[in-house]
Amino acid sequence: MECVTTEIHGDLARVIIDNPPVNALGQAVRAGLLNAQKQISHRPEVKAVVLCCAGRSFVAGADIREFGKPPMAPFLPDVLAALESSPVPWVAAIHGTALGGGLELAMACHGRVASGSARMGLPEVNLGIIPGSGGTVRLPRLVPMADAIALVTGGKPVGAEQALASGLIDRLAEDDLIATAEALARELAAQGAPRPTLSRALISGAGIDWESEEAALRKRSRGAAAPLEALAALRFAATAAANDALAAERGRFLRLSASPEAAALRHIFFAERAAGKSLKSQGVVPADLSRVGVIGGGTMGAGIATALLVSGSEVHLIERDTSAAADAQGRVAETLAASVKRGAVAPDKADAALARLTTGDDCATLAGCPLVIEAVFEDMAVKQQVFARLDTVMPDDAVLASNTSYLDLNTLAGLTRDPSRILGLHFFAPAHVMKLLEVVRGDQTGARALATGAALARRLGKVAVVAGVCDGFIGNRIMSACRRECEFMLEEGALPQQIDAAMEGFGFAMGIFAVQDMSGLDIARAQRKAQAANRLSRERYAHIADRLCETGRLGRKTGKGWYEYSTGRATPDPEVERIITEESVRAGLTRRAFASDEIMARILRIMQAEGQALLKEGIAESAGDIDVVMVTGFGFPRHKGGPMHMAATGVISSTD
Ligand code: 3H9
Repeated sequence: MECVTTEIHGDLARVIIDNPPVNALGQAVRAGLLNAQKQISHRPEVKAVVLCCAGRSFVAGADIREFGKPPMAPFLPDVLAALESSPVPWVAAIHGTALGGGLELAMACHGRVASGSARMGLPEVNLGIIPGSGGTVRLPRLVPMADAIALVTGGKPVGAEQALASGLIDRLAEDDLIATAEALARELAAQGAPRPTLSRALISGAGIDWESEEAALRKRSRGAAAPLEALAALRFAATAAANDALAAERGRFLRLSASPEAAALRHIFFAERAAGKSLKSQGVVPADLSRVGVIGGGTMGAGIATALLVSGSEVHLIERDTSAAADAQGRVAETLAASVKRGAVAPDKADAALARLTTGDDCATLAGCPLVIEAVFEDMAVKQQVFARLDTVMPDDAVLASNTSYLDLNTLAGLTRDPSRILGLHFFAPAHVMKLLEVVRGDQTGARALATGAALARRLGKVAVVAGVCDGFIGNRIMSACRRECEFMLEEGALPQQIDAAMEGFGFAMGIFAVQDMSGLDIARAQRKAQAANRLSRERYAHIADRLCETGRLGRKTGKGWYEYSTGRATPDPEVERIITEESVRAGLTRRAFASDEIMARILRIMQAEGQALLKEGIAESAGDIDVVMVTGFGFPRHKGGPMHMAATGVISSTD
């Protein structure tokens, strides 16, 4: 099957790319485009060309699977140069997404038309590279430099209306995309020889303060190189001749393509897409998600309800009494209002979402919900009560999920009539924002329940990672090992602020102690208490966190934790240092200095060791899944690819 075909309709040619799933610009497509251009040049009756795509999208970019392998001719810059210098105009008809090389292809055409729902962007920095086929050179010839900087360094796509306003596209297609593109193609043909984008003047970059752009971007990028390289490419393109800028851009692109950062980001790209695939089984139909029950309207339950409502589901939320139900409704309304304020949800969408929420205080009213998610207090007895009730009131085909973060799902499921319909859905707070969803597979969880977990993640725009049953599943188990190791380092001589600084320097959004202060030290304490019975007396145990809790230092909510917050900011506290030093003495350790490298090496080593254990025990299905959990759920820097990727590639080895 040809992946590029040409149809001649009178004086117009239509070139159609058909390369599922996303029309990526693999070698065959590049060759096909060049061939189409040649064919058309032998058809004097053709006055203009419309370039469009089959399937759900325009071109979503270069074929990422070809990256890191020897390049194969024809190269995209040469293909685009051939189209751009065509004697007849080419008009790109964009639907779905035009991303990366796909948008570069559209920009090399002489005109661009998009359907209203189309999205366009240059997401290369998300893959550790910069546009490699003229993106940084053609874009500032179509849109103002400030818009070009946002698109190229931020990597986020824009919608069709914004694209039209900035000049990225020429026309929005009201209904018929191809007819609109054909009309523009005819108009351009009537104007004589088409004008290549590269021959256009740059739209003024005056007023751009490149130095402060760079300083702000450096801070945002947290150690990733590609965004800064993208800015540097634009800065060069702002003054250089187009051909020099093209050559410089290509040089940067090729150099970055071979970088560890690009390899790490490609790894995460494919790991995210591979995650959760095992949840789907052929022929298994997931539960209908248009109406979902949620039990418990605390922070987590309200966040889960919000995510569901925004996705279009009706939600029936149950609390213990009508007053608690009213509070929960208020919490959801507040969460939605905050999402509107952040710009994450449009005001009318938020109103419609809230209108889909009903509340009650009796589980029997959940009977019409094909899926129920329990998010009550993290206590086995409380959860058992909830499941016992659900077992009696829910129809046999309802799927029942628990949002437990470390309780034994098998025990819960074992108390019900049909454990095959029970699964864990471990959301991360705030549940309407965080992209990670651990789908916990109990020993008896059945195919339909698992497929429902996958369908739910898809509907909510989350990444589903499968986890087996253990204390903390994948993410919390690794983080609790990491926390233990960090507390050992405190006993040996490090201070919380040094460990946090090392983690931030590595690229984490926040250090582990600052995070604990945010979420509350009592959570980990409850977990330590629950584990106490199984702890061996000779096992090393740091008492520092327990001592902080005993003195009421539970984190930000009590004004003090690992830091103190009287100024509103995390400030190191001599009281904490005193407790740490006393604990060093108790452990018989002589305090010594720690360098950031050693701190990070120990953190990585413990994450990798715990990850290996999770794989060995069959809790995690793949090393890629573990990396996805750490990157999407725990702030591990995406551009480093996750702890398991680092171990596999040896990019940063531990100190021994
Ligand atoms: C680039 O263009 C560089 C140029 O500047 C220079 C060149 C010289 N290649 O995400 P989905 C696969 S860099 C290969 O689940 P969605 C994906 O793996 C590129 N494969 O669907 C999955 O496969 P599978 C710049 C790709 O509807 C399937 O398609 N472009 C590519 O949720 C479906 O993907 C980007 O960074 C690709 N480019 O989202 C865009 N893209 O079924 C990256 C997807 O086997 N792609 N696949 O698991 C995306 O952002 C999303 O895939 C998209 C669709 C929004 C398009």
